[in-house]
This record gives sequence, C-alpha cells and structure tokens, in this order.
Amino acid sequence: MEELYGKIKEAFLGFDFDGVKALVREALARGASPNDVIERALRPAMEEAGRRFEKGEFFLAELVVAGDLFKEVMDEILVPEIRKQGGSARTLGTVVIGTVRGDLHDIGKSIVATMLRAAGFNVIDLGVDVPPEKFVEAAIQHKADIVAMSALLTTTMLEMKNVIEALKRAGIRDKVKVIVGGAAVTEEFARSIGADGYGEDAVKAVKISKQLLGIEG
Ligand code: B1M
Repeated sequence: MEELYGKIKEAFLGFDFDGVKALVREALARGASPNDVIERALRPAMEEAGRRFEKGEFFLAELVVAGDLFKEVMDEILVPEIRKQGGSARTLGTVVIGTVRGDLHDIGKSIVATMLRAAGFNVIDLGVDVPPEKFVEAAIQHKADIVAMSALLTTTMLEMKNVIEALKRAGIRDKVKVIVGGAAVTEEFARSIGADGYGEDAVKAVKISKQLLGIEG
C-alpha cells in the first residue's frame, strides 16, 4: 500500500485531479480506510505543498489548487465512504465546530466534523473565520456538549484563548468541554490556554471527544 500512497502524493503534487481520484479509489478497493488515505497520502502531500510554498517553489495559486483538489477528493470519494462506514444510530452529544476568526483554512476542520458525525455526534459546523461570540451563541442555542476549534496559523491560534474567555464571560465554560487542533496547535499550547483536550488528527479528535463525555469505545 505504501507504494500506492507514494503514487497518490506524486499525482497530488502534479495536480493530476483524475489521477489522484483513480488512485484513491484503488486504495479503498484494496482495503485502505478513508482515514489511512487522508493521513498517509493526502495530508503528507498537502504538507509537502506547504513546504514548497514556504521555499518559494509553489505560488499561492498552487496552494489554492491543492486545497481544491483535497476538497474534491473528500467530497466525491472519502466523505461518502466515511458516512457509509459510520452509520451510527446513536447521538453521542452535540459538537459546535469552527475555524477561528481570521483563519480561512477549512479542510482539516471539515475532516474532523465528518469523522465526528460518522462516530455519532450531532455536529454544528460554523465554517471558517468564526468570531468568539458566534461560538458562544451557537453553544447556547444548540446546548453543545463540546466546542471544537481549529487553527492553522500561528497568529490565529491565539484566538482560541479568546473563545475560552468568551465562554467564561457568558457563564457556560463549565457546561461545555473545549477541544482544539490544527497544524499550528500543540498539546502544550492547548493546556496553556485551558482547553480540555487536543487532537493531533481527526481520529484523535473523536477519541478525546468521547473520553471527555465519558463515552466508552
Ligand atoms: Co495556508 N498556510 N495560508 N492556505 N496552508 C499553512 C497553514 C502554512 C503552514 C503553509 C506554509 O507556509 N508552510 C502557513 C502558516 C504559517 C504559520 O502560521 N506559521 C500558511 C499561510 C502563511 C497562509 C496564508 C497567510 C498565505 C498568504 O496569503 N500569503 C493564507 C492565510 C489565509 C487565512 O487563513 N487568513 C493561507 C491560505 C491558504 C489557502 C487558502 C491557499 C489554502 C487553504 C484552502 C482551504 O482550506 N480551503 C492553504 C493551504 C492548503 C495550506 C496548507 C498547505 C495545507 C493545510 C491543509 O489543508 N492541510 C498549510 C501547510 C500545512 O498545514 N502544513 C498551510 C491538510 C489538512 C487535512 O490538515 O488542516 O492540519 P490540517 O488538519 C488535520 C489536523 O491538523 C487535525 O485533523 C486534520 C485531519 O488530520 N485538526 C484537528 C485540524 N483541526 C482540528 C481540530 C481539532 C482536532 C484536530 O479539534 C477541534
């Protein structure tokens, strides 16, 4: 399978949309899980695109195309597959999720939302560039059990603390669990701002959400 993941990365970095889709379908047909395809092929390819951008080898336009390609593969192939495999009849709790104010990166947040839904959570996705007051409003309106935040920029990760402060001001900090994640965030940072949990990837985000609500399995 590693060879196939290598081919997906190569096709991804060549922006071969049809090639990537065909190879992803092949990986699934050969027994790979959607999460393996994300974590072992698509996410590393995206990270390489980011490195090339940093080194000046890719322009911003190429980063945009990489984002579009990732989203197409998710929407057309992986999200339907995750839903098919999920199929949980229970509702484990309500999660309000968004990418914080000033941050427009939505791919990782959307993967986390999909995985949470597949696991049986009711997920309210607020989108990107979400201000603290919108997180608070949604948490109250939907009686959220968890507020989940994503940030990819070292500048915007600081917004997470502002959301926690806003939850405190609204008097609901002790009624919700807060989890954070995204490329810029570390476990240490999560602890320093008073979050209850940190997810390195979408699978860990689901695991920590269940743990925080005392759900087994
Ligand atoms: Co941006 N960008 N970007 N970008 N971009 C990064 C983050 C960067 C590291 C690239 C680089 O320079 N190497 C860099 C940030 C540097 C820094 O802050 N230190 C950067 C920059 C600088 C910028 C701009 C400022 C560029 C510019 O305009 N000059 C600009 C900012 C715009 C803004 O947000 N205000 C910008 C714009 C963009 C695009 C629009 C072109 C595009 C986004 C398209 C889109 O989302 N629709 C883009 C992309 C694609 C990237 C990289 C290459 C890839 C991000 C991605 O989608 N990864 C990124 C480089 C990188 O991450 N290494 C980069 C794949 C995704 C599956 O991973 O989002 O990490 P990720 O999500 C993972 C986990 O982190 C985790 O689970 C997911 C699944 O495994 N996770 C959670 C995520 N959220 C979670 C929440 C949880 C738990 C787990 O709990 C709640």
